[in-house]
Amino acid sequence: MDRERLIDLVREQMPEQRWLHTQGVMETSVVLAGRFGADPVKADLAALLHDYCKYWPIEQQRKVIEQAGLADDLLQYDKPLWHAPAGAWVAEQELGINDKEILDAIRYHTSGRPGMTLLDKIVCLADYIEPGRDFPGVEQIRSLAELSLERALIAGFDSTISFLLQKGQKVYPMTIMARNSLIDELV
Ligand code: DGI
Ligand code: FE
Ligand code: FE
Ligand code: FE
Repeated sequence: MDRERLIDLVREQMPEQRWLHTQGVMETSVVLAGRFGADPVKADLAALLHDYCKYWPIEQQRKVIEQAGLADDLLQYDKPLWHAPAGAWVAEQELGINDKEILDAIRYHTSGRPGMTLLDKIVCLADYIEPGRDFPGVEQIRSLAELSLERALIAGFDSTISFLLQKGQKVYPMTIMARNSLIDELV
């Protein structure tokens, strides 16, 4: 499927505001790919598709995860985690994406994972810092992103984990493992 067709399909899945966010993640992913030496075409495509299922009815997201036999431990944790693996599955099965790096970057863009690839890191970080994002601490993450993908992403996960703790919510263990793994990568 060509890029223009994919863009039309993505836009049909979400309200205008989320499409603006998606375009921000695409731009930022391409900038980060240039800065840190990743393939900009893959970064663009993974970013385009990363929130494909974000506005799908939650039961439809659950069904994809259950039927596809995906890591269903995820279903014990917050629903905002579900659209990421659901999106990767739909990208593969319905949109004809077969590049594992792209599919993984979509799959892990919310939770992160231990041993994140360069592309995983770029899409996950771009999701935090695209120009439309405005949350306490985002400026500091943007500054860190000038120099270190890992330091910026750790700060991103710190902010998500603190937010979840403050609200008394559970934290998906893979997010903790992702953060630990990034700390091990620092020299
Ligand atoms: O889809 P987006 O809004 O662009 O961003 P995202 O895919 O990074 O989703 C982030 C949301 O997921 C954020 O509001 C926090 C929530 N969340 C809930 N539990 C967890 C979690 N995020 C992570 N990383 N880990 C969790 O355990
Ligand atoms: Fe997302
Ligand atoms: Fe994210
Ligand atoms: Fe997003």
